[in-house]
Amino acid sequence: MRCFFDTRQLDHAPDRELHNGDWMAYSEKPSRARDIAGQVGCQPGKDFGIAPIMAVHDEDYIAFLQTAWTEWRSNGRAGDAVPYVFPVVHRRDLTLDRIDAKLGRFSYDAGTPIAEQTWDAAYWSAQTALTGLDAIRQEGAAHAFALCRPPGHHAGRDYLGGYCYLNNAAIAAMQAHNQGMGPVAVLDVDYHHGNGTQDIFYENAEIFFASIHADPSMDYPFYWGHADETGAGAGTGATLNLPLPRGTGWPVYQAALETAGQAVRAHGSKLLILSFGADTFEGDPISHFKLTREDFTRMGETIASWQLPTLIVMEGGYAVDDLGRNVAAFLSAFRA
Ligand code: OKP
Ligand code: ZN
Repeated sequence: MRCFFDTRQLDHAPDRELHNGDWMAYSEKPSRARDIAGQVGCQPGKDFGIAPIMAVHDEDYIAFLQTAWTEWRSNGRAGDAVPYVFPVVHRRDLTLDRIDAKLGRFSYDAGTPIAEQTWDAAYWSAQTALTGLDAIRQEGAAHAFALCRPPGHHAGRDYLGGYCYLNNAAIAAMQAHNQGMGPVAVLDVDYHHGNGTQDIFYENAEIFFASIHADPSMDYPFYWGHADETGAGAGTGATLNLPLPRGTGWPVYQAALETAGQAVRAHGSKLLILSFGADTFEGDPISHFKLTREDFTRMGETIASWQLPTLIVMEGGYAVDDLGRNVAAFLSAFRA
C-alpha cells in the first residue's frame, strides 16, 4: 500500500478549542499524524498547485484562509484566530473587511481556530490526497493511503469547521471526476457526518456521497447527516445518510457498511474515495461507537472485497496512543 504524508502538515498546531463551554487542549494534535506515520511508512506528496483546490473551494474563502491569522495578529490579538459571531439569522451577504466579520462568515463553529501555519498545513494535506489519487491514476495502484491532517470532511466550499479547512476528499473526488476516472463515490466512515463533503456534492448527480456516522440528533455536527437528506436538484438520490445510535458495535455497523457498499456499486462507481476516521474506536475520547482494533481489519476487508480502486483519506481519530495501530489494522486488509 502506497502511503503519503508531508511533514509540513505537522506545523498546524492550534493551542486550544472551545469545548462544551470551556477551553481545553486542541484534540486534533500533530501527534495524531506522527503516531500514524510511525506505524505505516509514508512518502512525501507532490505539489499539484492551487487549481484542484479552487475547483472545490471559493476564491474569497481561500484568500481568507491565507491571511486570517496575520490579520488577527495585526489587530493586536493574542493566540489563534477564533470566530464568535455568525451571519446565520438571514443576515445580508455583506463583503466586510473586519477580521471578526470574516471569521464568522467563513466558519460554522467556534472550535476550529486558525493558527500561524494552518494554511500551509491544510495546503499540504490536500496535496497529500491528490498524490494518493495520482498513484492510482498514473501508477495503477489498486489502493493508496493519504495521511491527511488537518482533516477535511467538515469543510465546505466556503466554510471551515470541525477541525477542517480544506476538504481533502472532495478535492480528490473532483480531480478524479475531471480526469475522467468516474463515476466517483465518496464513502465517509468517520464517526461524525461529513457535512462539508455532502454540501459540496449535494446537487451533483455524478459524485455519489454516502456516510455512516453517529445520529446527528445526538452528536456533532447536529444540523446535517439525517436520514432524510438524500440530495437535491440533479443530485437527488445521490446522497445516502446512514445514522447509527451511540453505542453501535460491529454487527450493526457491518450491516450499514454492506448497505453503503451496495449503493456505491449501484451508482456504477469506478473509483472509491474513502473518508476514513478512526474515531469509531471504542476508546475514542470524543466519540461513542464501540469498534475494536479487530473490527477495523474487518471493516477494511469488507471495503477491499468491493474490488474498487480506493483512495483512503484520513479524517478523525483522537485516541492517540491507539491511533497508529488502528489505522495499520484497517490498512492491513488492502493487499495489492
Ligand atoms: C472532527 B472529525 C467541541 C467538540 C466537538 C468537533 C468535533 C469535530 C470532529 N470542541 N468538536 O470528524 O473527526
Ligand atoms: Zn470524526
